[in-house]
Amino acid sequence: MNQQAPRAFDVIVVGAGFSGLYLLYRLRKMGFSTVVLEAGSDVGGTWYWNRYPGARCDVESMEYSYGFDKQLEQEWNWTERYPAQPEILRYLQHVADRFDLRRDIHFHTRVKSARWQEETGTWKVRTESGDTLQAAFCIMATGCLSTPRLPPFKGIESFQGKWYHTAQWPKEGVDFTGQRVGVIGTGSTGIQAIPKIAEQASQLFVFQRTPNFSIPAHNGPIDQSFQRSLKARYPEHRAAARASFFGVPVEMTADSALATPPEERQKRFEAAWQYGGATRTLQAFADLLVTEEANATAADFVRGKIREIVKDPAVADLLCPTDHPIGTKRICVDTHYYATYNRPNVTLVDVRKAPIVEITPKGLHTEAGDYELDSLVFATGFDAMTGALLGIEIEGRDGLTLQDKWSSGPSAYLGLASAGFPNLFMMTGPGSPSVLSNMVVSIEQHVEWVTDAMAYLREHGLKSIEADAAAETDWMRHVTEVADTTLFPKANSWYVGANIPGKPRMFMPYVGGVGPYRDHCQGIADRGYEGFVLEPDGPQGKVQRAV
Ligand code: FAD
Ligand code: N01
Repeated sequence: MNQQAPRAFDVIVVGAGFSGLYLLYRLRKMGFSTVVLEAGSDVGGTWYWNRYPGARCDVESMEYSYGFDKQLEQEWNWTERYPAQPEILRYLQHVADRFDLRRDIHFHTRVKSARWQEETGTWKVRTESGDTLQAAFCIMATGCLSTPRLPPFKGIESFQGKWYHTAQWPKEGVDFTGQRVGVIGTGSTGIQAIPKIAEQASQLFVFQRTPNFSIPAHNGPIDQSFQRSLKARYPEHRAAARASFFGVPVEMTADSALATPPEERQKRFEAAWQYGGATRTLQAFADLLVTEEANATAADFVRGKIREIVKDPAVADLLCPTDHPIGTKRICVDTHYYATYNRPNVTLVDVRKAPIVEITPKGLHTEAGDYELDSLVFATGFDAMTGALLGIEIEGRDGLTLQDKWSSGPSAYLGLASAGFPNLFMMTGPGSPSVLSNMVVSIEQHVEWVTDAMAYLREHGLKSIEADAAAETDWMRHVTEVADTTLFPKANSWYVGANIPGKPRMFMPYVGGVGPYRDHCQGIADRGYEGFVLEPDGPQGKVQRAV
């Protein structure tokens, strides 16, 4: 870290992914002195860390990109419909360079703690190397899927081959040519990596505990005339994304799957499958995420596709999910995933029936037998939504820690702020649409809302903003109530923390939709930050309660 840099700032931002970069751009423009602290050696966040083969987005590039700067969106040309990780990383590096952001980002800097100092009304932030920085505001742009989870497999230290977690992939890449490779995990990550690894490995063993639904991306180069025409109507397109349910401008339908004749229903699912990606399937009918019978029509359609593609019926059977309604775990989006199981060098191993016992010096031992491996890939996911936040010792008023406050589950007003932690914001936190959306749309909304709130404080001579405890409780009740009107809580997903043993189980993202959430947040700001406590600057001022 640059030792000459001043230690006191208006704002400390933690994380330099999509969220942190836009925060820095906007805060700097508004005249707030800002520093960004980032554990990695460069910008990019998700797209810096997840370099595994096949990594790419599942929201189309023209939508999975910033809309805040007209020139940026006009000058950048995407090459693929769903760009791969290197291209998204290049895009974020371009954003950092274009707006000269790097000079205020401290890389290789992991934040260890953030403590509220009542006497100065500031946050004291300590890094792992022992540096301390101070600021009136602290914004956690630490990511929802940034704390990789490696299950504690017995014997892992004895393995004589090489092992990798997909979210900590070596920068130089890995060549699996001629190797016997094992992959554990068949979520979005595994499903993207498996077909690519299968092309290189001499033998690939996929250790599957639970199958997931996947829909083909039908990825390919972007037609340049399409790109030009969309750019010409970008303002309307972005506005439609902001107002939409998932942050992707797809026309909503009121049609019920159950009320639609089976042939017509099949046609619509087929059209969505042929178009590619998950959104059109999920939005083909209005009741898919609400009633189990309606959902089963979509799930049956996808299971039918799996059976059509995979030649061995026993393997196809094993790949068909039956334990959760389709869409209640994030649907995977793939390129040749199911067809990969027709390759002679790929074996699907059912570790539900015969669980993994241990990792051995030569490979992996399950209750059914031994597998000799040269490399092992863990596509085992993340401590999602709360992992990165709780990985930092965050201490608010009166010694209250976030760890203690959230010990039975996260609680945050609008997913943005938590009572007891003044001037601390989180990007796409629990209680906001976050991971149920096109995240870039949600991130831009959060950045704009939070920075506008800070400008409001400055204009009105206010020194702090803090979620009101009662407003937060009401919001979290609403988050749960809305989730309970859907099928989402029925799945053992990471949305409910089910992938981490002992994690309190609750449905964390807000399922009310990106557009309605945005309007709600705007209304709160328009009403003088309703549900927040705003404290005036200056000596002994009266506390203004906008609750
Ligand atoms: P991140 O990109 O996660 O950045 C957070 C940063 O904070 C990281 O760089 C991390 O190093 C840093 N950090 C965390 N803790 C600390 C600390 N204590 N000290 C210092 N630095 C810290 N979403 C979509 O909408 N569409 C997609 O197609 C999509 N694809 C995805 C593919 C993968 C493989 C993954 C894992 C996620 C994907 N997501 C997708 C979700 C994705 O995380 C978001 O879209 C988005 O990139 C999040 O940006 P962010 O800046 O909020 O967080
Ligand atoms: O993680 P996951 P992910 N023994 O938690 C298995 C985003 N993303 O990295 O289900 C055996 O979904 C586990 O099995 P089970 C996206 O939001 C997007 O794949 O617990 N297996 C599961 O199969 C996504 O949802 C893209 O039985 C074990 C897998 O590991 C999120 O990130 C690409 C195990 C983990 O799946 C997370 O996806 C990548 C054990 N002990 C990621 N422990 C796009 O396409 C875990 N598993 C945009």
